Amino acid sequence: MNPTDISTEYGAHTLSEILSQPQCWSACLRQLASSAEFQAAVKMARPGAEWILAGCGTSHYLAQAAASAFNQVGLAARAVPASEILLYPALTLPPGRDYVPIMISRSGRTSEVVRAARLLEQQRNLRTIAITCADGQPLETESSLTLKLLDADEQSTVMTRSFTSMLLGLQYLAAQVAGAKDLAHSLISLPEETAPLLEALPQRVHSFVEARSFDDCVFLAQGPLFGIASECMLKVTESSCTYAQVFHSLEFRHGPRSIAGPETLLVFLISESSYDAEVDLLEEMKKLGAATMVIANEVDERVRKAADLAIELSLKVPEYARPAAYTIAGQLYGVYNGLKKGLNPDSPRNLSRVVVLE
Ligand code: F1P
Repeated sequence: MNPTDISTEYGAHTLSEILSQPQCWSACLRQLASSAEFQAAVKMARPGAEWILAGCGTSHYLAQAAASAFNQVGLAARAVPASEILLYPALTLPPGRDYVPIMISRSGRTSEVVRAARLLEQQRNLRTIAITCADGQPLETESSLTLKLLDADEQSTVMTRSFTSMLLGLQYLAAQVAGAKDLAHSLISLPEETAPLLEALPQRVHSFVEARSFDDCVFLAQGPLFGIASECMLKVTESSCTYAQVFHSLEFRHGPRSIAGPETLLVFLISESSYDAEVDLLEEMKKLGAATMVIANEVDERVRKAADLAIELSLKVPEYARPAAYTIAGQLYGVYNGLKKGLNPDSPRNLSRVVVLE
């Protein structure tokens, strides 16, 4: 099989959507930045207010990754699953403080997200921003303002380019609110810097999947990459019906290491600031006989020796503009692993594109 052959039926949509990401990011950022809604969203910032990012599933992990981008530019922000707002509103958003909620949903129809937006608007009197890839859906009706990235929607059940595109959109919002011009410029150059990566990466991940078999898979990351590792965990679970977990990298020593061995693939998403500490862990786990994959911007000799597969992103943009690019290898691993198991990653078992509750 040619790993980028998108004419094969199984996984064809997911694969073409993964590969379209750099072009999709450029189109989405261009449209978003020039929209009146985006300028209005920037103006929703209030001194002392905490940004609350809420979603379900992939959109929840997107909230985690985006909250970290807000924090990095000095804005108070927190990610919560939309269900927490509904079930524990006072615990999640203690009264007496000010919040700017951002509700995230590709479909704009997920019940928890729509209901949480209604609760925040009607019971807490908070103006909410929605971000979505669909037009005219219930979330738009419930929110004060909607950012639409219509080009990022997918045909596949699972979210790939919608995740990374909405993430870039929210990072761009954080950069504009905080006046972080360097971050804004870096986000604009990310698509062009990521495109060359997609030439060889699919083949490398595909060959690795074909050559090796694992019972399960663990994603490890810290700081700005933890939300990305969480999304990779969900992607592998969804696309390949494989049991996957996520931990903060250094947490892995505190118990989970008991599963390290040749049957469990450990995927390290290593960022620049925590490089040495994470490579120490990688070497330790290799000595225990673990199977290892590393995704890092640059890898040195230590990583090359200890990683069964080392993926180097080689991006020039600074650390905090890179997270979206780290997602791609995890997405590809999920698809190829699913195909190897004879599954169709475009429409995984027991899943629908959106969860609408009665
Ligand atoms: C969120 C989501 C997806 C997931 C699933 C159901 O959808 O949880 O992440 O893959 O199939 O829906 P949305 O609110 O972003 O549309």
